[in-house]
Amino acid sequence: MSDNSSGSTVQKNESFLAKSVVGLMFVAVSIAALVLGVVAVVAINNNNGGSSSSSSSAAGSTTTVHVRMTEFAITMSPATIPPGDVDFDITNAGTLEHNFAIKALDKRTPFLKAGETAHLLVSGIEAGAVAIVCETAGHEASGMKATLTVAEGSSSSASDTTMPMAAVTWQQMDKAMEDVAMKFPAKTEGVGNQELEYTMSADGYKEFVLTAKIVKWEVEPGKFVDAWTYNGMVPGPVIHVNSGDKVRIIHKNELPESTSLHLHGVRVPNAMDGVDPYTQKPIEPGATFNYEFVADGPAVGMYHSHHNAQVQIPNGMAGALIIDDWKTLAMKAAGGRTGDTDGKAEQEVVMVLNDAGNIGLSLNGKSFPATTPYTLKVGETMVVHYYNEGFMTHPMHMHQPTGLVVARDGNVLESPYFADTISVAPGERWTVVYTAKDAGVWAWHCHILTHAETPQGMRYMVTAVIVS
Ligand SMILES: [Cu+2]
Repeated sequence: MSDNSSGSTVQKNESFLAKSVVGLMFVAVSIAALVLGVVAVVAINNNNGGSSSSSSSAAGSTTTVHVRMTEFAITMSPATIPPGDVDFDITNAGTLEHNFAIKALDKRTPFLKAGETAHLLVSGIEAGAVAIVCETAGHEASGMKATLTVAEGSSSSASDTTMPMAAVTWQQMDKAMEDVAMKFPAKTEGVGNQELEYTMSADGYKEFVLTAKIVKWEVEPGKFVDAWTYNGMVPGPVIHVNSGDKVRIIHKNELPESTSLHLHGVRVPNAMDGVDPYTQKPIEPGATFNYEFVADGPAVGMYHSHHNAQVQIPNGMAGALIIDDWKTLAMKAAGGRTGDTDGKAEQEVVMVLNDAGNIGLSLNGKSFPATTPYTLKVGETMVVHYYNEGFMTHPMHMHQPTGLVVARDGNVLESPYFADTISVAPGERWTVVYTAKDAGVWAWHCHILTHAETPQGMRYMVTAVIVS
């Protein structure tokens, strides 16, 4: 019986949480709608002439294919067409520059900025598979490739319909959004950022073993990708040491290609900088390399691959290397300005941002609703280290509490400042002190709205702080 009652309590909390999140979501949706409207107004049509402005096929032999480009996917509707003339109606619905290229036919659009549209007319496409890519460096490898199937006898009659989303009613949209919000926090396999244990070597080093290997990683419920990991988790395990410690990172490579390990924002001898071929040879598959240094803190460092890094890092090969006690350092820097009741930070949170590769848009290797919520009581404090291991700047916004920014890249600021939206550029680390003031479920997300939402509801870089 006590089991039952505790079960229903849990149920209640979950639905409270879900309900509050849904409430917040509607606010976010209105903002998204507003932004989308603006994007539509400023959209530039890159038509070369005015003749193709009508999307209906004039002679009946032109098929219109609607193309949507985002980070990092190309979707087409329809994806199967009959041979003949094709009018590609292309929208860059992402936040980076993309183009649409059919390399085999030497046909391509200019690079389109976020929100821009273009038409590409290709005449006489023959039966077969047509490979389409984005030619921005690294985007094809990150997933921006698609295949258009051209087949005799396939109908083009369905091709003049608008994007599938137009068929969705507002009631269906609300339902889809509620469904996904109710799943938060959804259970998935695997947790990143676990503290890495060390062993003390005979020669007085704290030894940490980091093994690079590919594992199946569940980014969101049911979506498994081949993640490139350290010790099988995304982000890699947290390495925490103190100034003066002799540190040895034993790095084993079980990948199908070479790698190397860069200790970013951490003072090391040049030979330990991990930049092959300058400071060492690449660590080949099956090989091991020991990185040794004396910890010189304080530091909010990160470790990540420095070999084929534009693939290895976004696919998961990055983690935090923290020197000294940042709960204490951050509270000292905050100087009592956040309203904390006991002068101590209750939590230290590593928040790794990513937007590319197999992992994609994510917080600590997970996409909403599989992201982790954080809990605080009023008066309690959380020290957050934002890490950006992706390709884009992410303005991280916590609805409440407002953060006091106390350090940049592990350097304590002389004048900490309050901010509710903190832009974290690739490679940066920002340390922020948050003290809870008002109870509730407070959304915490990237404010590039396509990094936080889809027409089917919240996704990607979204989580929440639950204050009681
Ligand atoms: Cu973002």
